[in-house]
Amino acid sequence: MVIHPYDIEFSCFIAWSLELQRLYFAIEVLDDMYTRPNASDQDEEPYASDSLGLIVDGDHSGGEYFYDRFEPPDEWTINAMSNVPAQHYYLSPPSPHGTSIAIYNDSQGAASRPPYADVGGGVEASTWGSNLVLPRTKYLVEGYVTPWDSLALDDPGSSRRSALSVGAIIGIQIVVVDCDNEIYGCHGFYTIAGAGNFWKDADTFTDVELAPHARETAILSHSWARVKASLR
Ligand SMILES: [Ca+2]
Ligand SMILES: [Ca+2]
Ligand SMILES: [Ca+2]
Repeated sequence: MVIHPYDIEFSCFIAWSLELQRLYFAIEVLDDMYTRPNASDQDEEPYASDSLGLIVDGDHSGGEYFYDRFEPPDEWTINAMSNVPAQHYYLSPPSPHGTSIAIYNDSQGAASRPPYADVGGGVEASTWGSNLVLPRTKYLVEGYVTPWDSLALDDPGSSRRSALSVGAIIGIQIVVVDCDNEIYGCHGFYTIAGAGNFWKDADTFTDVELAPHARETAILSHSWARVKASLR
């Protein structure tokens, strides 16, 4: 998706595995100024620097998956409903601190660690555009997540997975945040599913149908880092 070739350009790749019941993704970004996240960003202020988000509604249920902190419901409702209709993963792109994935409001939780989720990435600096004179930074984040129909953040092992099968439709939202200036902060906040309350409402996500795939696939249980290559 080209937003403005001088400012931000990104491509998203989605794959799935019937055997592993996982969703695999790769997001490639070309950015004129890459502001790497600090180690503390993920816990204290997600989306405060160049960063990505992946939100998955594995059974296409829609519904609100997060509540407005400025109008908080009672604590029981927050605990019962947050990340249940859909799961919001914050992706911290490559930096000296590594590349990481975390459930948005549960950064230390087991649901964003293997065997349920994992991530990796890399940076290729000074990538020149075909018709541009200015260099841009290319960074790539890829990994896998487990879609859940119902997720207990403190106990994913007893939670209910979404059933991934040929022809099933899932809801996907991908977020790309562009911050080019430390003084003025983030000026670009892009989503593949358009406007709407993406941060709390799964009703407007992009529909993705799970297509059949050959048994021979680049995706292996011990190697997820070939998603993009397998889709080219
Ligand atoms: Ca930019
Ligand atoms: Ca759902
Ligand atoms: Ca940027």
